[in-house]
Amino acid sequence: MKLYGFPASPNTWKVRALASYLKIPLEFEFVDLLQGAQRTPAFLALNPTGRTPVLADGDFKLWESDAILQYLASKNATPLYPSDAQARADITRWLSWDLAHWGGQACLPLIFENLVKKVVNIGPADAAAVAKGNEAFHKEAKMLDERLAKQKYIVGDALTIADFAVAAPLFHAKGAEMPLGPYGNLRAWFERVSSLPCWGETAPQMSEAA
Ligand SMILES: N[C@@H](CCC(=O)N[C@@H](CS)C(=O)NCC(=O)O)C(=O)O
Repeated sequence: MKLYGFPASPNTWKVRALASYLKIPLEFEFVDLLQGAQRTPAFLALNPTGRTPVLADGDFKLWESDAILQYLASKNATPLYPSDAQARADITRWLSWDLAHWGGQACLPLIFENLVKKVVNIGPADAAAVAKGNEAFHKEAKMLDERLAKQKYIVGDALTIADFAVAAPLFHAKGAEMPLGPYGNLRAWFERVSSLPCWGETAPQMSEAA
């Protein structure tokens, strides 16, 4: 299988980390988002939305990182994605929340405004967008922190693919100025998840870091 991606993006990194954890070999092709490689006809043929990552498994092309996590974890039985219908629905619930709220409204806007804009040199952070991102971050982080006071991982007491999805943007917490300070249980959980060797094995090289 081959993954097209941008290594410093949380969406690419979590897929590579999961593949590494599951010992699934993934050929990797760098898509240089900074040079507009995502808008070339060749890339748009893989993903008409012009975004990374994209997984190619023979003729099957899959985009949307959380869908890729589910696909990789479905290849072979793994406790990270149990086959029981309710356990899967529970994981899907947290992946949906990640996409809509945690990533979509809280972490990714802060990564873009506070980190990407600086690195790519495309002007200052938009104060209103940062304020909105901070507000969303506090709302979701508070809920997660209370949950993680009672259990070890996002879904329960066992690691699942939801932990990969929810943890990934936090690797940029410092650069993106995410207000993690008040949330000790969330920080302790992130320590647990981020210390899995698969993240280090797939970490972006400095030259590629956002
Ligand atoms: N919901 C998508 C988001 C993908 C996404 O926005 N990828 C970014 C990198 S983090 C990208 O490729 N952006 C290029 C662009 O929008 O031009 C996923 O989870 O895969």
